[in-house]
Amino acid sequence: MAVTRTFSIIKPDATRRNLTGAVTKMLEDAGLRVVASKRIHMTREQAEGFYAVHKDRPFFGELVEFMMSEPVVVQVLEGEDAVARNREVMGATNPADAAPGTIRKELALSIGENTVHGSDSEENAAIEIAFFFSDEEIVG
Ligand code: DAT
Ligand code: MG
Repeated sequence: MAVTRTFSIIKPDATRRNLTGAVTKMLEDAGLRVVASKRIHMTREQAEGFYAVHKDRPFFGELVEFMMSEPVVVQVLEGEDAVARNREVMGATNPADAAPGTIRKELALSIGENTVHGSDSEENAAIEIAFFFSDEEIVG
C-alpha cells in the first residue's frame, strides 16, 4: 500500500468543546500525519460549495448552518492508504452505529454534529484538499 493523502475537517461541535487536540491525537494514533492544518470560520459559499454533492438532501440547510456556526480546523492527513485509514478511525456517520474506539463513537454528539469530516475516495480527497489548501501550504 502506498502513502497517500486525505482531507479532514474537525467540525464545529469539536472546536466548540475544545477537542481539536483530542481529535488530532486520535488521527495521529491511527498512523496519520498532519501535513497541513488551519483554523478557519467557513463562509456560506465555502460550506455550500464544499457540500454541493448533498444539495438535494433534506439535511443540506442544517448541514451548511452547522458548518458555519463555529470555527473548524481543516487538515491534510498523510499515511498508508490514508483515505481508508481515516474513514476507519472516524467511524460510521451516525455515532450510534460507530464502532467503539472510533472518533465518532467516542466524541460525536449526533448524526449531524459528528465531529469530523473525511474524504470518501482518493479522487474526492484531491478535490477537497485543493478546495482549502494551496500546494505551498502542504508540508510533507
Ligand atoms: P460522512 O460525513 O460520513 O461522509 P455523508 O457524506 O453521508 O457522511 O454526509 C455528510 C454529512 O452530512 C454528515 O457527516 C452529517 C450530515 N448528515 C448526513 N446524513 C444526515 C442525516 N440523516 N441527518 C442529518 N445530517 C446528516
Ligand atoms: Mg461524506
